[in-house]
Amino acid sequence: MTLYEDLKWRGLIKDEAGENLKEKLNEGNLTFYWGTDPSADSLHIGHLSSLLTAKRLENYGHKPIILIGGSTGLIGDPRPTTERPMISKKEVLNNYESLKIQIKKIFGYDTVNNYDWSKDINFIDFLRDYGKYFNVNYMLDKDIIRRRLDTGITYTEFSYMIMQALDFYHLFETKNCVMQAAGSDQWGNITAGIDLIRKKTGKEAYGFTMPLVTDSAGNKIGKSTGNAIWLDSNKTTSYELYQFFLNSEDEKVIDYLKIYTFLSKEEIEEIEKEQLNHPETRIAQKTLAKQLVTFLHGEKAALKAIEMSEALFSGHVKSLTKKEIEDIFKDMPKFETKEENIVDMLVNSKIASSKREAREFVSAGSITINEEKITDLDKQITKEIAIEDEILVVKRGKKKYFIGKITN
Ligand code: 383
Repeated sequence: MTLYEDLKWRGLIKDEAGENLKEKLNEGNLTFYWGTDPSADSLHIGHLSSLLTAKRLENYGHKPIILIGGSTGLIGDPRPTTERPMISKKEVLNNYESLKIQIKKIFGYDTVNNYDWSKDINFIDFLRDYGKYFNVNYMLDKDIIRRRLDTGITYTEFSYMIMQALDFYHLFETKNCVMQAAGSDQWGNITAGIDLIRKKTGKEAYGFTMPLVTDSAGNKIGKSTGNAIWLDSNKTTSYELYQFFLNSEDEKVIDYLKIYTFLSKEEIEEIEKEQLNHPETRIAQKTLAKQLVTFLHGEKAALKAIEMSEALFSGHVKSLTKKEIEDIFKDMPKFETKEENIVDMLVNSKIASSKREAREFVSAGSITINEEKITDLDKQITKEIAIEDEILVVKRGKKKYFIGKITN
């Protein structure tokens, strides 16, 4: 397969700009760039598909430039809805440093910083050398700007497009960078750069966008769960990352394998077949989750995440450490208890709403503590049955977990 065919097959090309982009991509040997703003101290999975695409292009023989927007991060790319809150310069710098380290660590890329070439452009030169090439009517016609006209947009955010176009022009002139790739929300900014290059040099540049990755309801991936899925393992643990992808929807998981792994077409089709014949094995989800955690956090972390996931699934918790239990059950309800009778403990911890309900649970055999089914209404819950003398993993019914700590 050619690169273009592979990208198309993976669903990684949405909009294309520039004559014969397909041939250019298939020839190899283009210098291209992708950029991100330091608006947080870690990238999240929304950024991942672009960076993996950069790797795919690199593997084919193209040369990536990865840009961190030290200057654009101070301005803020307009969102379609409302103005961004301005981030302090200190925070942008701090985020910049974190992203630089992270991109090097995970992807092996050195980065460039647009602050280096834009910080010294004075306002008058900016208006003369760049502003003059931008017709306001053209800017107003860009999708994101148009969508902001009702609610309003400040001059600061309105100018963002020119800054990003200036970057493309700068990299074109200084590094022979002829292409920009990004998520589809960047289409307006990419074409602004291509137009600027054409007007200032008469030469052609290229670009393409990737569709934003969504779930089956059309929500951006990672956004529906409320908390972002970060690439930094201190912010999203390997276990959480593994679980997130393990829970991918059946309708979407094959798409995700194409976008997020380097498995070949043949390998993915094989998995797809297996998934259709034996959906209960969740082979696609397991492969996806393992591949991703391995790529982002390393193999050891991936194996640990798998072990922890299996513990949650099977209820085998006794061999785990306190720390591992805290990670696995991070989002489950917690309670503290003293050594006491099972019925009192269930009520005090709100696992049961009344003594009567607590007795019903126990009699029906619905309560398990650290793998031991409790059916005796007089059972004393003591440190002897706790993990590391402290932790109680209480299971009510088939799935509901509560994590208790014996405090006395
Ligand atoms: C700044 C200066 C450039 C080129 C790009 C930029 C950043 C760009 C932007 N990107 C997003 C970000 O920083 O705002 N203006 O969070 C996101 N990207 C990637 C991808 C995406 C985009 O970093 O679509 C999702 O992740 O392009 O929203 O000279």
